[in-house]
Amino acid sequence: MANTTLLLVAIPLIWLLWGAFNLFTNYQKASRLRVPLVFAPVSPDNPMWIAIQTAFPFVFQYVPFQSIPWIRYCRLGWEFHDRCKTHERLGDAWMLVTPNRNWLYVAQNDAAVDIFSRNRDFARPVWMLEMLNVFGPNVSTAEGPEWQRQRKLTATPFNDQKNVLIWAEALRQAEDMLRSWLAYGEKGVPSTADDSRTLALHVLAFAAFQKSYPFKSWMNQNSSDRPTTYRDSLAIILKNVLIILVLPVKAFEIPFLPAKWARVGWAVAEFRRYMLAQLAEEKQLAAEGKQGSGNLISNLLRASDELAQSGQSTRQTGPARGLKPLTQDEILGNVFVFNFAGHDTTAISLGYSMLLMVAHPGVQDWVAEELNHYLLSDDRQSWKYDEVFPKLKRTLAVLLETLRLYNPLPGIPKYTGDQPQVLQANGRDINIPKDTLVVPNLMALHTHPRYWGQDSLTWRPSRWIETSDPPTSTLGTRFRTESIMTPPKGSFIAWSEGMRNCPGKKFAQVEFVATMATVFRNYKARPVVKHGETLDEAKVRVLNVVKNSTVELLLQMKDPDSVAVTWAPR
Ligand code: HEM
Ligand SMILES: *[C@@H]1O[C@H](CO)[C@@H](O)[C@H](O)[C@H]1NC(C)=O
Ligand SMILES: *[C@@H]1O[C@H](CO)[C@@H](O)[C@H](O)[C@H]1NC(C)=O
Ligand SMILES: CC(=O)N[C@H]1CO[C@H](CO)[C@@H](O)[C@@H]1O
Repeated sequence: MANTTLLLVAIPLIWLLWGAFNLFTNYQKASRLRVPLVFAPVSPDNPMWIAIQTAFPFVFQYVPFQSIPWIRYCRLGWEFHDRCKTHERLGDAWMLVTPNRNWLYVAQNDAAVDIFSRNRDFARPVWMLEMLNVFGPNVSTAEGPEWQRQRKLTATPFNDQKNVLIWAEALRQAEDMLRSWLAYGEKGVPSTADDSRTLALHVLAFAAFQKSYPFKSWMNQNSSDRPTTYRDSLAIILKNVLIILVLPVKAFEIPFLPAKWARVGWAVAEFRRYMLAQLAEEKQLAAEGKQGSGNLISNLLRASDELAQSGQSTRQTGPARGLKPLTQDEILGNVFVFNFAGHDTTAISLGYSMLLMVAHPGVQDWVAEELNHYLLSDDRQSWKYDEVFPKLKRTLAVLLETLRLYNPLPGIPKYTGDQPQVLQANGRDINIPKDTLVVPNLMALHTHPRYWGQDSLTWRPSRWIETSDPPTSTLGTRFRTESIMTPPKGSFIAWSEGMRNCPGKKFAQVEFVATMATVFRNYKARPVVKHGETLDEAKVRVLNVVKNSTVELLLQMKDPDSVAVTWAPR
C-alpha cells in the first residue's frame, strides 16, 4: 500500500523533473539564437496532450488560456486566437521553448518564402503525420526522394481536364443543396455547415470514383446501419478521423463494441474493400489492354505503370523516368490521403464562407453583381468551366478572404532535422540548430497590418480585387479591368508555397466558385432573427458564431448550428 502511494507520487514527480530538465536544456539552446523567447510547459505537438484536449474539451473551456502567458501557447490552435499579437509584441521571429523541441515562429514574408523554397533544409516534420498511414504510405507522409517519386506519380489526377468534371459536379450538387435549402422557407436552414460538408464529400467522391450521389440521400441515414457505399464509409471515416488515426485499426474489430464504434470499424473495412475491388477491376482492364475507367485509382495505377514502363523501355527524359511503380498499399494510402487532405479543408472553407456571407449582405450583393453580369442564362449547363471560371474573380476573392482569416490549417511546420540552418529574419542571420521546428506563422502572416493594412482583421473580400478603372465607369467596363490582387509573396500561404505546396489548390477553387455561383446568383440569404432581436443584431450574432472557433485537427466553429438561414429570391 505504502509502495503504491510512493509510486503515485514518484512517477509524476520524476516526470515533472524530467520535463523541467529538458526545458532547461532547450532554453540553453534557444538563448544562443538571440531572439525573444517564450516558454511553454508542454509541447503543442505532444500526442498525449493533444488527446487530453480533444477528449475533454469541456475541462478546458473554463481555463482562461488567453490571460495566462505561461500556458497560452500550449493550447491546440493558439495561433488562431493569437493572430499576429505575439509577433507585434516580440518581432518577426521568436522562439517557443518547450520540454520537447524548440519552435521558431517567423512572420516575415521573405523569410517564409525562403523556408518554403529550401525544402531540403526545412523538411516536413513527418512524425506529425505518420498517423495518416492507416491505409498505407502516402504522398503526404513521405519525405525526400520517396516523396518526390510519389508526388510525380500522383500528379495526374489534378490536371485541368479533371477541373471540368469537378466544375460540373459541384454545380449539380450545389443546385440540389440550394433546392433543399429553399424548402425550409422562413423556418431557416439549421445545418449550413453540415450541408457544406456533404457537398464537399460528394464532389470528392465524384472526383475519386466518378460516383454521383443525390445530395439529399445522406439525410435519411440510419445511424446504426452498416455503411454499404463508398460515400457512407468515407463520411464516417472522415467524421471520426482523429480517433481512427490515434487508435490501431484492430481496436475497432474487438467484439461487442458499442454500435457507434463498430460502425467506424465497418467503415474502415468497407472503404478498403471498395478500393481493393476497384483496383482489381482496373488491373483487369489494363491486362486486357482496355481503357481505364478514369477514376482516381485508375489514374494512380496507370500513371505509375505507364511511367515506370516508359522509363524502362525507352530511355527518355520524362519526369517520372525509371520510377518504381506505386505498390497496392501506396495506391490505397494515397487515395485516403487525397480524400482526407481534400475534404475537410474545402468543407471548412465553404461552411465559413456561407455564414460570413450571411453576416455580410453587402458582399452577397457585390458577388451577385458579378454573377449576373457573366452568367446570363439560368441554365447551368451553359456555364462552361473554361469560359466562366476565370472571370468570377469576386467569387474567388470570397474564398481567398475566408482562407486568410479562417484557414483550416493552423500552421505549416517545417523541421531542420539533423543539420543546423541559417535563416535571414529580424534583419540578420539567425543560426538555427538541428532538431528545431521552424514555422512560417500562417495566421500572423495573414493578419499582419504590414501586409494587410489597419483593417487586417476585417473580413472584406473586395480587398482582393484591384481595378484600373475610375469608379464612375459603367459596370461592364469595370468588370473587364478587375483582377485579383497579388499580395506580397509569402504573406498569403493558405495552400503553402514552393515544391511541397497543395496539389488540390485549383480543385478547391473550382469547387468553391461553382458552388457559390449556383447559390448566390439568384438568391439572398439572411439569418432567422431570434425573439426580440433585430436583423442587425442577428448579423452580429452570426459573425460571433463564426469567430467562436477552435482547432481540433483543423479549425472548426463551436456552434454553427445555432444559426438558421433563410433563402429568398433576389
Ligand atoms: C481550400 C482548400 C485547401 C487548403 C486550404 C489546402 C491546404 C494545404 C496545405 C497548406 C498543404 C501543405 C501542408 C504541409 O505542408 O504541411 C496541403 C497539402 C496537400 N493537399 Fe491541400 N488544401 C486544400 C484542398 C485540397 C484538395 C481539394 C485536395 C485534393 C483533392 C488536396 C490535397 C492535398 C495533398 C495530397 C497534399 C499533400 C501534398 C504533398 O505532401 O506533397 N488539398 N494542402
Ligand atoms: C434503424 O435501424 C434499426 C435496426 O435496423 C431499427 O430498429 C430502427 O428503427 C431504425 N431507425 C430509423 C430511424 O429508421
Ligand atoms: C462559443 O460556443 C460555445 C458552444 O456553443 C458556447 O458555450 C460559448 O458560450 C460560445 N462563446 C462565445 C464567446 O460566444
Ligand atoms: C512516415 C512515413 O514516412 N511513412 C511511410 C511513408 O512512405 C514510405 C515509403 O513509401 C514508408 O517507408 C514510410 O513508412
